[in-house]
Amino acid sequence: GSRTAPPVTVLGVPFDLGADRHGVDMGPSAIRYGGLSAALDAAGVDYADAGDLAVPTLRTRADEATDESDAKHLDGVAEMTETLADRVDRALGEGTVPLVLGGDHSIAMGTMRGAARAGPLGVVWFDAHGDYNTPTSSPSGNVHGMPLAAAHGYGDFAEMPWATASNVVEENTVIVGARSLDRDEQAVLRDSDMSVFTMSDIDSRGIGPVVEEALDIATDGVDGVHVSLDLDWLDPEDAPGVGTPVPGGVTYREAHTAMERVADRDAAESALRSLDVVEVNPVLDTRNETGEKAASLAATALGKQIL
Ligand code: B3U
Ligand code: MN
Ligand code: MN
Repeated sequence: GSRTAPPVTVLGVPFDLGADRHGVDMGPSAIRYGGLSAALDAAGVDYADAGDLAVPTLRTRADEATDESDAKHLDGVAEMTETLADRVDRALGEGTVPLVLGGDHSIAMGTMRGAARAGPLGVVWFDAHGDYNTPTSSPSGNVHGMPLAAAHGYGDFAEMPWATASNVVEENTVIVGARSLDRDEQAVLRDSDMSVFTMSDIDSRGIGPVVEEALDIATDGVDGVHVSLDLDWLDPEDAPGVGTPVPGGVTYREAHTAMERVADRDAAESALRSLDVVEVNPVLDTRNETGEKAASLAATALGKQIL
């Protein structure tokens, strides 16, 4: 189908405090340098690049004491979340779909918080990880392993209203391709109203049917969906430039099929409210391969079918 949806606002968020590792702050540059504008043009997407947001990074915060919490750099995450939520809100108010380039996955807290202001929101989370830790349960203290729990106001996040996106509906939240879940995450996800499709679901049913069902669940009864694409969803063979690679991921081709289904659903139902593409770390990459793939996948999700 062809996309009749609104134009796209590209927002770069060069943020790395959620991953506590240098390099992912250069993700927006790597994705742009990897051919984002050409890919969007080729896909027939009407877009404007609004540049990068001013957010704190390890370079500006490295020698400052972090807060007392078990989660690292929560003050910096809060500042980023507020800035990004307001900017996403503005992009939506201008009648555009925000394409948010990370940065580590904690930036999704800002995207979801902004996008959820426009009304109840479903979420499809393409990721090797569940990103459902809390400051108490996290094995690493890194907030990029927590953004979904934060959006839902789960656990410790119930006391952090700045972190939550109260219109994100748990029943409409779907994780696709998870293959590295911490023990507490497994228990929480099993008992929750969220849906989780594992790699084994993808292997046995095929990527197309799994993504179709994920979109059915995410869009049921709400009028918009946020799609979050963590590049570590892909197999490290295909996407080596990520901070926490996990073997056994989807191929680049399967990822494209998934993004095509997102685009088709959007063409049919105007389903897509916002998209983020995260965790590209050019310092760890091979000749910007992961940046190029991120650019291409984003354009596919937002674009028109070629035939
Ligand atoms: N679950 C682990 C690892 C992790 C989560 N997200 C990423 N890595 N990118 C954690 O630290 O929470
Ligand atoms: Mn993630
Ligand atoms: Mn991940």
